[in-house]
Amino acid sequence: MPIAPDAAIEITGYNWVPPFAAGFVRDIRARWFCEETGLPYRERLISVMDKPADWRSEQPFGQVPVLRDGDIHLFESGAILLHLAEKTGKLLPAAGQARADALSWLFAAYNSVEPVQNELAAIEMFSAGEQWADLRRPEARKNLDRRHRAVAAALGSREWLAGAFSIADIAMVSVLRSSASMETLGDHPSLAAYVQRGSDRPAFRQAVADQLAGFDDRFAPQMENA
Ligand SMILES: N[C@@H](CCC(=O)N[C@@H](CS)C(=O)NCC(=O)O)C(=O)O
Repeated sequence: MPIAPDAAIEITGYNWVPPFAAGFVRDIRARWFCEETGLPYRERLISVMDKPADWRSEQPFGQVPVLRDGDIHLFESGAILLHLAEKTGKLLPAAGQARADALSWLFAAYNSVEPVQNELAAIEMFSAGEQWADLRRPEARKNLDRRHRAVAAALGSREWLAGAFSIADIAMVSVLRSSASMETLGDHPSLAAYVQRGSDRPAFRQAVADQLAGFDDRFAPQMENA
């Protein structure tokens, strides 16, 4: 069971998030790695509404996840995945083209897919009904579809992006889950199946369950006059 209160590795997440974000907070990516590899970690759960006063000294953008590994401290979930893979020698091929492929797809998830997806998410989730959002939506959908098509073409009929299951798949499946939840994978059944394959892994399910178990409604913002 990777969650262990005395583990050397500490992953910071939240103690509550709004329902739309539950199961999607990016500490899932680090938890998923630990579950896949049996690497023990302890949780540090902070408030999303009321972060520690010096939080930006740990995460310059005031976000999660943050990872502590003994004396080492990292932010950015992609850097965290890379650190954990290098530390354990797992989920990242050691050398050669296989390693290059996994690194390329790791960065592609963060750099070439997630930002394009985030634009549509901003439209659909945070600005729905606003005029600028209605005007921008078709182009944002088209841009994301192009990225999906490219990933689907590269994946072809393979199970995972870079040979064996790797940190590239943790990153890409985590990103594409949000595409799936926005119902934008309809034209790409192979990508929908890829997301399903990743989401069916016991380690992923455990990571989600553990994130959800950490949420406590007592930490939700209190509504005035409630
Ligand atoms: N690029 C960062 C993004 C981190 C991020 O967006 N964190 C979100 C949760 S998934 C967050 O903390 N949002 C709350 C906030 O910005 O205050 C990473 O991959 O670690």
